[in-house]
Amino acid sequence: MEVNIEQLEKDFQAKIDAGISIEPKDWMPERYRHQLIRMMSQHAHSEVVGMLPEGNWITRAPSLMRKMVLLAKVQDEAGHGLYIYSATETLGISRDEMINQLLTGKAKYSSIFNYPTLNWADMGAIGWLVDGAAIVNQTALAKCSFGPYARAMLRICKEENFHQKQGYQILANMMQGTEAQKQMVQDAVNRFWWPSLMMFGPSDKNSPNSDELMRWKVKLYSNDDLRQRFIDRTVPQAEAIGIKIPDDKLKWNEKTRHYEWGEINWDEFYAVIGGNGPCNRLRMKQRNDAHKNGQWVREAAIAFAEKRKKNKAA
Ligand code: BYC
Repeated sequence: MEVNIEQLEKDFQAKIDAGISIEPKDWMPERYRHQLIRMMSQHAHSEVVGMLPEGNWITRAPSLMRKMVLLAKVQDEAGHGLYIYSATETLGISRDEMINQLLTGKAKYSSIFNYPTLNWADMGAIGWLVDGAAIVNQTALAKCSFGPYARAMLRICKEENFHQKQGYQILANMMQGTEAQKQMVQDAVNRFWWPSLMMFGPSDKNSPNSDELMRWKVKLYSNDDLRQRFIDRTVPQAEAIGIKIPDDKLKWNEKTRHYEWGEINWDEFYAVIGGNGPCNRLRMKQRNDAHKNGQWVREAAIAFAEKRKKNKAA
């Protein structure tokens, strides 16, 4: 029987429009599969590379309690990476292939992780702003059309909430401390505010993937809409603890009930996603070193699994 691709595509779109989840064994356009692999693998890589800036502070956390919390958070990020790699594998790409794309620089990961973490308040700023931005993005993804991605997001969002709160608490405590501590907080927010806004991607008019992804309900909101949502919910949190958002143009618009804000430095954004941010080379080296150093663990795990299989068969 001849396959009518046009009809399959129509049925596929009708399913999406009716809000029915697409599952791995369902028919899907190759382009849908390709877009999801691109976006989900980038997301998984971001979780994994995202451990590096915070991992830098585990040995220097100011107390045992802070160290335990940070360790738990960084471990959560590893778990998120693994869930999303697993969900992406259901689309027919192997984890090895995805990891190879990351290590050879073919795949992207979030621009935010190419910035350095210079003081302890950076751990607060990352939790509050970076995880805060991730929650806004991922709460939407939890309702996306691809079942395994949406389901992975549900649990991840719960954990991100804890991450965001622990970051905000670090900053709120420091804002009640000494003048030097307050300055550290402001310095961290000055450095992380704009890069956090860049996490949502280019402006809608310059986002080549958005139209397609929105038609397929992989993205339910545009990059600019999510960015605005993040700003609207974050500015009052800053004000509540005395942090100044580093944007002279920021002001509340009573009519639109949204904040107006300044212009993102898009040259910086494109430099960072093009591999030329402050830490791109360092992050790639750290990831490649970690992969090389973990080779013996992977080999041992495979040998163990094979031996068990043999023993069971005997
Ligand atoms: N960074 O057409 P567009 C976390 C690329 S980690 C780098 O708008 P799209 C955490 C984009 O890929 C969670 N690249 O793309 C972990 C595309 O290039 P390609 C991070 C970016 O896909 C540890 C090009 O620019 N969250 O929470 O429609 C500690 C054109 O863009 C970025 C996710 O990964 C960027 N910021 O939309 C703490 C969310 N922005 O691929 C926290 C999942 C754009 O065509 N991803 N590009 O070469 C998404 O929601 C979407 O993929 C994006 C981009 C909004 C990022």
